[in-house]
Amino acid sequence: MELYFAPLSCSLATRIALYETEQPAGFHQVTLSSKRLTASDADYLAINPTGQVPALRTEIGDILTEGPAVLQYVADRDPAQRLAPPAGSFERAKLQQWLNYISSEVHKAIFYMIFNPASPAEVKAFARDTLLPARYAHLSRHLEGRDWLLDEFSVADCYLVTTLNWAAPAGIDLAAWPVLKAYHARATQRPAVARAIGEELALR
Ligand SMILES: N[C@@H](CCC(=O)N[C@@H](CS)C(=O)NCC(=O)O)C(=O)O
Repeated sequence: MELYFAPLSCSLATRIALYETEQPAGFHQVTLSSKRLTASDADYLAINPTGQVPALRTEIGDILTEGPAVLQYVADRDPAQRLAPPAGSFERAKLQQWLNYISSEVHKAIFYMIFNPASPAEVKAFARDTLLPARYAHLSRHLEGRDWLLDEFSVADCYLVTTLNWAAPAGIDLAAWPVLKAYHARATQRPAVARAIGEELALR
């Protein structure tokens, strides 16, 4: 498998999943500028027409995009590592519930707006000060007294820890959300998570 990524963006979640499952993979850095080139000067729009990361090239050369789909694909390549419950089970639907919540309610509704240079100041403030507290409260209520979003660490945690990394650069102090702060500390202590973050920090 080959992952197209941008350092510390949402594609980090897939790198974490690859490291957690110890699956061999190649990595291609994408520049998220107007040109959208890979590090080897390939036209990324020819690989993923949306221009967004992540994209995953499978072992047989197919391209898969959209983080939640990519994460489940990686987890399903090595089910023994249990990063996703079996397809068709209720637990799998719960995994999809959390992947969708993180994608739609946290990643895109909040952080995409805060980090988008074209987003007006009022939109950034609305995302940070009005939308975020209700979503962090929901996550905090669920994570109170539990280690991970499901009973075991899963690809939903790969995604959540990735978005929590963005809090500080977005001017959000996780100290106001002690359950999430403790969760973030717990997740970043996992060797695969620490390795993935460390490697991508060095690429910034
Ligand atoms: N719907 C896509 C969104 C991915 C996304 O927003 N990726 C960001 C990085 S975190 C990106 O590529 N931003 C550049 C852009 O939107 O042009 C997914 O879930 O994978």
